[in-house]
Amino acid sequence: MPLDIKSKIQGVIFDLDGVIVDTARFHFTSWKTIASEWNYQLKIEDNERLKGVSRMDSIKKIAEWAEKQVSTEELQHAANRKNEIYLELCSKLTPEDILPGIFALIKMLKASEVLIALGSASKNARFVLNKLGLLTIFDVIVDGNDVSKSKPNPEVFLKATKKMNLLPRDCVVLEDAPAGIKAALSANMKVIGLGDSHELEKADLVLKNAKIISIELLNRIIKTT
Ligand code: B16
Ligand code: MG
Repeated sequence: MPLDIKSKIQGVIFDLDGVIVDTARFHFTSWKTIASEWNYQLKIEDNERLKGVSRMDSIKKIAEWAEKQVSTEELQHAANRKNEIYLELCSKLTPEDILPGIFALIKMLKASEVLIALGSASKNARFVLNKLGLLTIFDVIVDGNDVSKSKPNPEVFLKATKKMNLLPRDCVVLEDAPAGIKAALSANMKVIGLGDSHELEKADLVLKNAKIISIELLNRIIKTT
């Protein structure tokens, strides 16, 4: 592969749910409650398709799967109730829930003066980061409150690079969801998928977790064209 020897990692953008903390199980439990009220048994595969997708887009999908005709007000109401259940579950999170390798990676990036950003679809990102003791560690936070288009649209990652004053090509995204990988690639960024290699096959590299991510690995990834 052609190499640009000058490139060096400048910034890393972390997705939240599924990368920093496993909140997918909380999303699943709370969406399941709403779906069952519409006589739809939400399956684990359905939940996979909701990863990285905004709350309103998720509720619309569930209504579609349940073949339920609902007004915008009802959708909003159901989304609000889902969020109450979700926040109750998240309120129990502690720093021990940070996923393997993430805290060490953050510390290593900080020590190497690589900027770190959060790029999440969640409107609860600050609440969750606070529970994990990570609220003040990021140089930049872009979450569901800052964007108008949800992943797979690249807006969240482009905003994060802009806020860091960096170019997309000098940053790497860490993502756990196909929608997020698509978003990173359309932002012209390199992306490491964390999770299942089959599901995340479009990523530049797929790893089980963040434990083996090093500055050298990140530099190698941004140098590939
Ligand atoms: P909220 P991420 C995403 O977060 C989740 O993966 C997705 O399941 C959720 O619906 C979305 O945030 C919105 O979350 O309801 O908390 O605003 O993976 O982009 O960090
Ligand atoms: Mg995610």
